[in-house]
Amino acid sequence: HGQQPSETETSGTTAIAAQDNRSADGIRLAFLRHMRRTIGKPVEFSNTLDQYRAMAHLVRDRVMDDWITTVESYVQHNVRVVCYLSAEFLLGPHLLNAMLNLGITDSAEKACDELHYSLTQLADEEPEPGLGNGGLGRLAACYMDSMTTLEVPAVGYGLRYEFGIFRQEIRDGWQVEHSDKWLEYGNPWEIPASEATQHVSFGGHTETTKDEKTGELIWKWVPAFTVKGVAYDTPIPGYRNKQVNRLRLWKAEAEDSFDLEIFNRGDYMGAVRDKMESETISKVLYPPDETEQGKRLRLMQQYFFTSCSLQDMVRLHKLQKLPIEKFADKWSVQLNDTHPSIGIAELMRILTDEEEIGWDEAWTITQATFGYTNHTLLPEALEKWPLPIFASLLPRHIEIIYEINRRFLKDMQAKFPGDTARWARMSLIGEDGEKQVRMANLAVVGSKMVNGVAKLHSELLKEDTLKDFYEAFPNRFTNVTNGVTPRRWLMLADPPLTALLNEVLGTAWHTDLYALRGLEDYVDDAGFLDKWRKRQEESKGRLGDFIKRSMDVSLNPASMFDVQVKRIHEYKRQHLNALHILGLYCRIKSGELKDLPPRTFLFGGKAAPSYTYAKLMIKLVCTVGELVGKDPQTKDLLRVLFVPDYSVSLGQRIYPAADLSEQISTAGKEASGTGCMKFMMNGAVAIGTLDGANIEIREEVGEENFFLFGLTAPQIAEKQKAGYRPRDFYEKSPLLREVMDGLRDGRFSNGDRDTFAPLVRDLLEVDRYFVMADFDDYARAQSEAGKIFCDSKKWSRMSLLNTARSGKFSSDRSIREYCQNIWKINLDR
Ligand code: 7GP
Repeated sequence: HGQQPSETETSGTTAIAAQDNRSADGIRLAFLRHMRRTIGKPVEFSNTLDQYRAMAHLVRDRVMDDWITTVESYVQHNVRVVCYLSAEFLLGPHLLNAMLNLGITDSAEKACDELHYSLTQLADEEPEPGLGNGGLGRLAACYMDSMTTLEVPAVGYGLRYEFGIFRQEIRDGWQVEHSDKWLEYGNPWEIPASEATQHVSFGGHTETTKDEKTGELIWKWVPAFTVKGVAYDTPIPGYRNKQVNRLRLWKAEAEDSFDLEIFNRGDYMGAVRDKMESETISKVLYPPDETEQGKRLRLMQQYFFTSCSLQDMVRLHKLQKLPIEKFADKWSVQLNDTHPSIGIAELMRILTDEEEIGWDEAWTITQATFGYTNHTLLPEALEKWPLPIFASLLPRHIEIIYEINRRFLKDMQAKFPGDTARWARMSLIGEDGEKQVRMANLAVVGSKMVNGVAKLHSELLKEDTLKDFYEAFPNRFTNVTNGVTPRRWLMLADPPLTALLNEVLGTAWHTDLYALRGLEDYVDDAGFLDKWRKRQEESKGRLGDFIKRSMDVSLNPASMFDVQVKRIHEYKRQHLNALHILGLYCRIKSGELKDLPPRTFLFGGKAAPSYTYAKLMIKLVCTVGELVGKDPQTKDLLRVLFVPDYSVSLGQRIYPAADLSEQISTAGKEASGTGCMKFMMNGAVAIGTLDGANIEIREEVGEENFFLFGLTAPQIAEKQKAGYRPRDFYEKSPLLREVMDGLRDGRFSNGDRDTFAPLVRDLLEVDRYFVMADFDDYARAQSEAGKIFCDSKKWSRMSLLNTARSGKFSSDRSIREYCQNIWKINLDR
């Protein structure tokens, strides 16, 4: 495989032109051409945004050339295609990533020099496509990069949200949300694919008629309305392999966007009402689903993009003249959590109602097509749809789900006779209280494989969340530990580290991250360790410059950078981190702590707009920051900063500068975590619990290079059963008492006793996430980390080993495992 150059491409002149395409001269000329023809400005009048756009277009041109050859080769070889269905793709900026993968960064830099521009300044103009909330969406983006790099034929399918994740401002310590207008100045990275337009139905009712010959019942869905799905493709280039895969995102449009008849009657708003209503479906990254309206819209989004995607596969299948019975041989559809799991019922509908295949065969095809990845153990995050909403939007699908359920429960009754409680738990329809459609149950029943995202998580799925299903289908369950792409998270994020690694290891590690093990040869080389430390200090300096520019705050690059960046959530326990800092504050004030190594605590992350508690956690961090930053006794020792609007691009600036990586979730709650991997690659040492991927990180790096603390998942489960009393821990620990009392009494908030009262009350009375129980042990591990940090040689050694042993956490390894265990794709074909 790979691409066969066509005749025209190999002929003399075009070959030279193609070569020249990637030279500094070629890039400069293409830039000037796009400035005239695409942007439409004389270059002297252009601003930085224009320059970014011209550069983006010329880079896209180069990606497109490889795209065409990739598509041709897929069609020619009739390959099996992976379709990664995800409600989120958190891509991050394209420009520098595409240049890196194409291998044209140096030429582009040279071209910019000649034009007297700065490439980084121009790249900073790119609005980030924030089409995801956090880990799940970013994982999808890393997997697209790895699939293309490993030459797995793949399509990412999702939604083209007009507004991505909100922009976060911190005002007086509180989160304020603003809408994200990422498409405001157009998007040079997407191409509308008009041939792929689909139509998706909603509502209405179903009818049955009898087939005149066979007497069989034929089902017909008479929908209330349909919406048009327009495809926008973003090319995803692989790393230096001339492969390009497609990310196809669907935009919802009205079937008839403008009704001239209504307009002519004088109802000007009425004439565009349809358009407005339909377009709402892809308007914004999933809305909070607490309200009835929010729920309905989110289900519409899910069905809309899933249906468009499956219809697109069927279209392409037929275009290639393949028999529909062979659908599962051609398409392997991975469900990124339950958001696209309605696809199981939709494929059944397409196969039985439209393609007129019998139920049993359709079910065999469907099950062979899907794989389901679960991303969370939190019960409140398992999707369940109230039956009335579901049935009114998808009347045909609810019938199909009932039929799947009828057959499935019959099997379970045969398998587990008399076990009525088990049948009720496994049913696709929940009957406790209001009837609900249980999407996780549907996903497991309709898939050939189910996987968790880290060893512990996959075990807990089998032991707990999906226990009944594991007992029914033990062979269906597997694990694929998450990974992240080293191209973006190491090479792009930290060019100086990349240069150093290239210098001592060559470049094999770019696509085989285990090659970083070669670094271990230098672990006792004092000269090299010194270089390692200096490089780390320079990284911190660069982040410091950025924070000075953007927030007007100066950081001390000699201090330990202790970083927690991720979504704000009680289970991730940013408040544990903040309470520990308050503990340090108290001990400095009392004179107990004297020669503390200076520390900079950096926080970043967004709270769901409706999640009041998480917003209070942000306020707590900011309040602590103000307290320690103002106090003359602490201000040189402790610095606490909440960096607003955490994003992929901000992550790229932050990971390389971290000394200590905070991975402090309650054991058993973080499915995997992927930030931990980005920190590790960049040489940060972790302080963490035995949770998610932390366990595997510690396994790889060695226990002596990881600051472990806290209760384990079994201990937590035990405490929960026995009746956990957070107040006992408060009473036992003098430091915790001082901190909690101070917080309650307003000692840290200028006498304000109200703001944090709900938090104090919750932690002392309920504490679902065991913050009180883990506080002392966390403080112990923190003080150990502080001591070792003072021994800079020892610390550099630990840091270097973290990078050296991070090979497992490349998403290339994850994708290889998906290919082997789930998709059955042979990579050495
Ligand atoms: C996240 C998990 O919380 C995180 O532990 C994991 O690393 C990541 O997925 C990728 O697997 N989950 C989500 O972001 C999420 O939205 C709800 O889960 C379905």
